[in-house]
Amino acid sequence: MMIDDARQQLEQDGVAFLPGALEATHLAALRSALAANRANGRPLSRQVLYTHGAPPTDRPPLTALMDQWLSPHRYDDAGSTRTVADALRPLADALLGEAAVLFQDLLLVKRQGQRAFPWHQDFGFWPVDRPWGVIIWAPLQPSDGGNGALRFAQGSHRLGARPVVDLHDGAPQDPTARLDFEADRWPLYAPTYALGDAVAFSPLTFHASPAMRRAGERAAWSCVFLSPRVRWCHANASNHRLCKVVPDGAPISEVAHV
Ligand SMILES: O=C(O)CCC(=O)C(=O)O
Repeated sequence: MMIDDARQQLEQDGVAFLPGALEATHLAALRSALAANRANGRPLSRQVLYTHGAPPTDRPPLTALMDQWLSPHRYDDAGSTRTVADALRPLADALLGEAAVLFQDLLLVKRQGQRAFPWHQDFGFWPVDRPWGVIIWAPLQPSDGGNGALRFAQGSHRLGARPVVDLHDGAPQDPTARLDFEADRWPLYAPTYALGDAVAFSPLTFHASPAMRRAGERAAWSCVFLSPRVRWCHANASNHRLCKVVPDGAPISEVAHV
């Protein structure tokens, strides 16, 4: 697909398929970063980000859902994903129409026995003031609904920012908030991804991934690029680890993560 078509589709549907966006060398680099982080015992994210409060004590660890490494682009060894994030920057620039700022990335492994990832938007998990940006998600092996491929509620970005959900149960983290999102009211966009395919989506597009129904694991990498007009806003996700180091209210920039 030509980049202008992808950009238009992203605007219209909140999601655009990017066939062959990652080269074989990118996939190999991501696989080897994942292997290095495992071999080095690099810690996984322990829990879902509860954006404004302490994790409820009755919740299992994040590994009930996924094995996740947060922002491996910041590592300075074989576990780093930086070269791939840098390689995708021109794509992000083209999709955003401005100089994209790398905000964070994730290595995400789904294994049999882990639960489905519920419908959610990403924006509410970030300490930023507006949802201007793009997430690029790429599986590291061919993927579809049988091995937990990411799927989307097409057009749901038009709902605007909805309350942030508890990824263990899909309900708003704030018990007084109403999500007002019903997946079956939106066209389901559930792509089949060949090797190298990726998808770009809006920070406001509701997305989810089903549980693994095949043996083995599904690995994926996601990378978030934001508009340079976005500002840090601690109040949006005051428990995000970046709030310890970024000045509230300042324009975002790429920071050495804590
Ligand atoms: O990789 C997945 O299955 C889910 C990832 C996701 O939804 C996210 O990181 O926001």
